[in-house]
Amino acid sequence: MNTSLIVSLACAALTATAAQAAESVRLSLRLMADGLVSPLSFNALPDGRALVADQVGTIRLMKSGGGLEEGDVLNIASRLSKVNHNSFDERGLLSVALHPRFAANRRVFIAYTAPRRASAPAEFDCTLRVSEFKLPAAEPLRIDAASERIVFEVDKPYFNHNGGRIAFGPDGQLYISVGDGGGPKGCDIGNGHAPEGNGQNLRTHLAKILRIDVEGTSGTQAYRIPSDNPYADGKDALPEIWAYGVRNPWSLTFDRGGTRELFVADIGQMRWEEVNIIHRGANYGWPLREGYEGFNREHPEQAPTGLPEKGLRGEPLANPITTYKNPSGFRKDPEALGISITGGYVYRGKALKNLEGDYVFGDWSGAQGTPQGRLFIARRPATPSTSAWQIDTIRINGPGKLFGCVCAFGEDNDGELYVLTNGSTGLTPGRGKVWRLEPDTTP
Ligand SMILES: [Ca+2]
Repeated sequence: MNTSLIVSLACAALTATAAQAAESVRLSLRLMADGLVSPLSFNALPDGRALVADQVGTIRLMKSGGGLEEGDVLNIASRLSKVNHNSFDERGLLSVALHPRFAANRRVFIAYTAPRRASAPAEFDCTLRVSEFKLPAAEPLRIDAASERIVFEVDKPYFNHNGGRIAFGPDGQLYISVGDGGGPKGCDIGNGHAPEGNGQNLRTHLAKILRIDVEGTSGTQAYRIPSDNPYADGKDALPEIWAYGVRNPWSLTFDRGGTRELFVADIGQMRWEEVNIIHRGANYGWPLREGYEGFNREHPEQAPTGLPEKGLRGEPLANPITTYKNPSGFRKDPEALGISITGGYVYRGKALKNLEGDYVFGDWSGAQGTPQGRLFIARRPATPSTSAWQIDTIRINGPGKLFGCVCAFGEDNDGELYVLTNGSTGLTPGRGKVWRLEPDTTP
């Protein structure tokens, strides 16, 4: 690995007006690990090393100074659903969360797509699963695959729109993002989709942010329902639901500072990519809305004619905190920044001082079929309740030239951020890398 490889990047405001000229930031990326396929998750261990989960079913161990240790910490490739190797897929090992008291109890939670379970409809594709494993402290670190305990499952009608991001909140509860079920037409339409869309149907776990309690279980109970979940009694909705109306929530991260808010990036259909701060019980609009707009389910590329204000139960629809345009719906629009948002983290580290409190994220590939991901910063506004977060574009050696698809982000124990990339739009061996965001050191 070439640890001296530093890619300079400069940040420039793309959409700023003269009145709101953005601060210019120069950053660099340091290559920390390579030889992966499609790294989707980065979890810092207490000793500074990090678990790096690869979509194809492996977890590797990154040394604190960079480079991967030999061997797999875990290999569950044989427990995954079908995954298309050497081509595009959204299935596989999707994310990892360490228990809040991991240092003491060594509990690790992993989300992945498993083969369709027996109780799932025959035409469904796979089952999204969250399982618990144990990571013994003995070296070399190896997760005991036999320690798997299945915690939660939801059946998926199609291979895509899995969500499958998991994280523990500051409240100790486990949060799970689940996509709308996917399908060839998108638009929350097809087999396994409710007529009103899974996003607006509270009897499915699809298209939701879920919250479960993994403590104090007994017997065959896999998890408990937190008593303060909005539908904890299960009468009007599934009790695991924390928030709803999301399409393909591809990130779920808590701000380690501030008021510990939950940020979820939601991949749009054809017009808008969005970032949300998730509130208890809120309806984020899908498929009634996309971004701040309404949504035309028959012609998703077209500007909708109406803007629904309320959900089916008369509840208000929650706005995202910021959006950007997708060129599929805004052809040749210079403000169309990308096609598929990859959520990141609120920056609370020390190395990049002028990013404090801002949300760092990216776009998977920038344009269809090209591994040209992009990085962005959403600037926290002075009055977040009334104004959108302004998006600045981070440029790396010129527009459009980057290091591959931006698959995911990671955060270490100091709050420094990592970018996980794939040099291919498919699952091509050897193209996956881990980079650290650093201050720019070039003159
Ligand atoms: Ca939304």
